[in-house]
Amino acid sequence: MAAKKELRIGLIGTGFMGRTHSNGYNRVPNFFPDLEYTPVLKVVCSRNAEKVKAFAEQWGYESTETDWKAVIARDDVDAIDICTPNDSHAEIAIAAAKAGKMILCEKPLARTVAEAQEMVDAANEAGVNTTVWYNYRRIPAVSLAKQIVDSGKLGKIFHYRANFLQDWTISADVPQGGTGTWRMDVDAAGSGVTGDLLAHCIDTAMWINGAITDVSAVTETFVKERMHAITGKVQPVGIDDACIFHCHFANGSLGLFESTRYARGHKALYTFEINGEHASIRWDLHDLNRLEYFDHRDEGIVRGWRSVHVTDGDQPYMDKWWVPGLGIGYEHSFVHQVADFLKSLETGQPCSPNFQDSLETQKVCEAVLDSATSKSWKDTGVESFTM
Ligand code: SOE
Repeated sequence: MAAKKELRIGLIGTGFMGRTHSNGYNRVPNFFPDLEYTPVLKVVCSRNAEKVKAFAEQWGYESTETDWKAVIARDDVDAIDICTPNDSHAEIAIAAAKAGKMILCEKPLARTVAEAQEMVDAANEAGVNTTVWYNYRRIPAVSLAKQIVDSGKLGKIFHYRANFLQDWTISADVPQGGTGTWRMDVDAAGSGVTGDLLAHCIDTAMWINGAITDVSAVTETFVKERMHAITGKVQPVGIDDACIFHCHFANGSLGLFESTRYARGHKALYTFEINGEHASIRWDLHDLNRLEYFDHRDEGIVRGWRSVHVTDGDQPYMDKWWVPGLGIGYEHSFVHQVADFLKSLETGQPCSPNFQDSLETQKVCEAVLDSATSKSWKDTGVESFTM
């Protein structure tokens, strides 16, 4: 077998996402042996020297750094993987692009459209490959939903409905800012559920159903003040705890989206449903190997919702795993993203969503927040979304 080409990774950030990405890099060679490229875990970076050493040992990184600029300066790194809080994505990505590094950036791309645009410009100017980890696209049942819609089986699409429900911030004692709770701090995160959770729903929705053209939204911040974990001060909360919006898609369908961190009992309930002229599909993250499908053209006496167990070799990604009937999990979506990024280096095609695609998602998020503040409909400025 020909020697593999190496993609030498410099990972910045060792939180939850640092772990999901590292697992992706580690699993790919076992399950995607035909790829020309293989990831090499060159260096991991975090401010705490002791913790970053332990992370490197646990996940198999060759070395550590405590300053992200040192990672970008290294000649033995080809790609920078950004797993830090949202307020540092732009600075790190722009520096990485200037140094000619490829960039794999955790979602959302940035806090604002302005930041995201600068990142796109820097990446385009440098001509470097990029991708953003909107991982849910790469769950086989979600990829299959796209294939089914693209095949025309649903006919004209009328409705796209999505939810992302959690309940981890109901207590007023949850702080804002700091490790683990930076998502609660508007300066670090940019927004609340809109950028953190609805961004996933918007990415999947536009990938499957095309551009969202205009939006009307309402947001709420249920707990108005929280202690800041770094300053110790009780400060106003600037993020949206909940957001509901409706919208038009360019294809004429209507969208309805809801996200909250106040839905008691729901930990990460991401669901979507699409209703077309002939058929409907729906998906639920808590039962991620299944895609529900209803086809009105079925013979009347057996017509009904089918529950398709997406574990067969002819369904997306599933030929790479076990045998038909055996399911996979959340972590595999990250393995698939690594595999697709490596494949994109072979084919020269972008690994969607790249920075440009994710800028479009950012535009929808910003229009949603603007609409809620101004209590009016807002155009997103997204004209087409074909990735
Ligand atoms: C928030 O709790 C979070 O971890 C998001 O940041 C992730 O993007 C989402 O996939 C799961 O929930």
